[in-house]
Amino acid sequence: PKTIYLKDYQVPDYLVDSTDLHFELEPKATLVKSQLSVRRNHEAGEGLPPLLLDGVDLELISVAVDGSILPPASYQETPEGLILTVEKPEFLLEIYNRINPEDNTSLEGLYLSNDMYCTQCEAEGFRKITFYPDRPDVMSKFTTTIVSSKILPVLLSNGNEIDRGYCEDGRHFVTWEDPFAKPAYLFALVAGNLEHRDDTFTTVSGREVKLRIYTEEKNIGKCDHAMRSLKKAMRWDEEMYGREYDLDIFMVVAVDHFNMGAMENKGLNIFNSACVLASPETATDSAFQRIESIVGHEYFHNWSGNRVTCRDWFQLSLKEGFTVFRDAEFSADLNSRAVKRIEDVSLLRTSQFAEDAGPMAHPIRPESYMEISNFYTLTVYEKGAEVVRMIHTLLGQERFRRGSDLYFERHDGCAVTCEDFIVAMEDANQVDLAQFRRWYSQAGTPVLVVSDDFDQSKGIYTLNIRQTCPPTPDQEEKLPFHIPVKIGLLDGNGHDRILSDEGSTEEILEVRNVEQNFEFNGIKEKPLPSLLRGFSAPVKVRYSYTEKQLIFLMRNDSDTFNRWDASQRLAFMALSNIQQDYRDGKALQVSSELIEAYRNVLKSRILDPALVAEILTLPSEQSIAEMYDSVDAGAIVAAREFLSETLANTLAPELKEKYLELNVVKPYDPNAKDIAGRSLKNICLSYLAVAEKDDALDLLEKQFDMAENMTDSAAALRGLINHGDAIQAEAAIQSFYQHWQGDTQVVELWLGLQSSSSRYGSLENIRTLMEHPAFELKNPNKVRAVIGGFANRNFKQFHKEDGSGYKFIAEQVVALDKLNPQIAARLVIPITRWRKYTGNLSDKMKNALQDVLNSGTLSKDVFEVVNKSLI
Ligand code: B3K
Ligand code: ZN
Repeated sequence: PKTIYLKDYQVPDYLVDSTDLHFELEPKATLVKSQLSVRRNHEAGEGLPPLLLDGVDLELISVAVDGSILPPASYQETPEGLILTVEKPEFLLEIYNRINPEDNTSLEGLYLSNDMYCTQCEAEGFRKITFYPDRPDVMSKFTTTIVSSKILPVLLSNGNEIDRGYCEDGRHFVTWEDPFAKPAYLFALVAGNLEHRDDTFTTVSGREVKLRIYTEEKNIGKCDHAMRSLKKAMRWDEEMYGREYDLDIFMVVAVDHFNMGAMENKGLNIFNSACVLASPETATDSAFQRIESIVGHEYFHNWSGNRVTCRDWFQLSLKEGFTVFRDAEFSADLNSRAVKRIEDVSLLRTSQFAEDAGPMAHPIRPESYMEISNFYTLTVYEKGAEVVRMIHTLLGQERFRRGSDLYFERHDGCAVTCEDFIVAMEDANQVDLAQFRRWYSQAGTPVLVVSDDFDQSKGIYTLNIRQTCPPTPDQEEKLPFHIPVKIGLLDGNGHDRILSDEGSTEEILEVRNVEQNFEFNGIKEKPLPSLLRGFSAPVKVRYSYTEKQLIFLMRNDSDTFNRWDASQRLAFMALSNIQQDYRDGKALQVSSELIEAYRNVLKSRILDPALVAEILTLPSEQSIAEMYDSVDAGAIVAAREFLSETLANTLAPELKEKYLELNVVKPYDPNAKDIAGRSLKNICLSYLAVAEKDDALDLLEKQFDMAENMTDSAAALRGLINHGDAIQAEAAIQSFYQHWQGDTQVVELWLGLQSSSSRYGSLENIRTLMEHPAFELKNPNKVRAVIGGFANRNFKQFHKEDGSGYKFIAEQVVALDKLNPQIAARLVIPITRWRKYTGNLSDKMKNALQDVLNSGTLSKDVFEVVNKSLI
């Protein structure tokens, strides 16, 4: 497969002013007619070069120009598309082709999910529907007519419905018109036997918009939360960004077979069912929160992505980084800001830092790719959002808003670049972000080494910050970044010192050099620094805190995020020591200071229960592994188990007291306060189960039987799977399934709880699960639940000494690659990190990768990932 480079970008030779599509739906032979008004793009130069149309897996029937069928000599069909010689500056191109939605298991282009037709076109799926210049800088006005038998009553596409009726043969049709020019990746079509839930939203200028969520009939009762979230998102975008919705209708459709979370198609968002459907009985708190944020995310794309789109796919972070930043702020405003930040940073540290340190590391604006689907990454999304957040931090809310207003105004209706975004921020505020731009072009996670010095006689406290960034593929040397480091200085009583004449207690240090000193005057005693408050930059900070200092920060830091961060540093310190003792064959131990610190947190009446829950949650094995250049998987498992057992055993009385205090019956509501209560309660329950003392199992059984919401029910099931005796665990698994087998989302949760269980999710049980009628290799959610749960959330079983886990993943990747390359390429990632593991594991992982490479013809998707990790 060939590599595509950003530096080779050229403007399109031809533009398409309008696109008129006509579909006659048949499972195995859907007929597509497309009429394109094509025009030479004068910006591209002189002359009339051939017209290149992308097309993959299409059966071409005919091509006509201005009404006459083209002779075969005027066009050439290749595996990638069509090359046409027309030699007119403007013409009407008519193409007939056939496609086979039923056999399309890649879930890209037009496919069937259950009995419903749906599409996924981003990034390059439209070329699997018809021949087209499938690139985001070709924007066109679409009209779409869908013809089908009446078995499929609902026929949807983008924009507004402008016609409907019956054909002579008894079929029916609907025509949709989208008044906004858009790239083909935002095209969508849905046809099925669907019900809908309706609501309305009155925009700030008084227009009434119809809101409609479509699902299969059995799920119609699970739309309320998404609808409420949508209305909140619409209002929030008006208030925070001045962005109003622009069509008469906004539709959302839930689909069971979907490669990712959701898709922002203009006026017709398509959602993975798991990211839109919820009810208290069937969805956990985290599902409720996920839905709110994804509904927001896709809605926000209407401006950051659709009205202003990307020029090419290297610019993906332009829309994704910005939109993730927008959705994170939306969730923070609606729920607990600190908890949202903690969750996002945990994800970034665990998974994005690993990506930045691995073989696929790339800047948020990549410079090359083989398969663009492989670049829908945590780097482009989450680190991209952190980069936008840093701009927000450097400019402040008001000036950031000025920049975003200018960006939307200047580029409305255009396909633009990350550079255009930065320039808008600069122009609106007369600032210079020249050095800041390196965040877009350099990969890797910068490391800040911080040391300090206090000159008592002069009253000067100095922070010394040195920055480095490890080499990444194709980038040996890095230039220094421009990094906003938000700090506070704590005095001996734990109070923030005043740092400026205006009385502020925080300062944003702008680090620009490889090494820099920051001085603070008029200081009488040596303060304790609180560094990188709120995680003001996506970097690693090294400062040699003592255990005592960390406990002090945990108790006193006025920055909630940093209180949690201090607890994480403390846990990592303990986990490192335990690992060392484990390797040295010594008795394992945990300091009594650490235990007391946890006891204080647990007993605190002042701390927000949400924060208590976050502090009590030990770092996952995966995030512990991320801390080391050389990972000893066995030691990590042993250390984490020991720390968790020690805390559970010593704090059992307090844990039980807290559990009983929080275990109150009240109607379910997914608000931040109640969610916090449930999460703390369930953390306590899981520790009690670890301690396996007294009546922990009775408490689990009781909660399992009595739970009135899925959060509590799933927590109890997890506890029984991990800690009940074999009979109890099996009985709980079976009864849960009996009860919920008709509910796809709950069944997915049930699969995931088993596969991620370090005790129950042995490879043997994973294989058994894959034989279960609820499992389906063609359904990405099921694959993610079972195989992904094993590889990504079951560290102990996956990294078993014998390498069986790696071999299994290799085998599944090869099988899946034939069905769904995008999903296969995601699944292979856990074994691409072989360089980091110690001992035999490294070789075994590498061999498994090699097996994939040797298995025969691979998709571009899997080939790119595997090949780059073996180089
Ligand atoms: N833009 C889509 C992602 C499409 C991924 C295609 N492989 C969802 C989102 O980020 O909102
Ligand atoms: Zn997005």
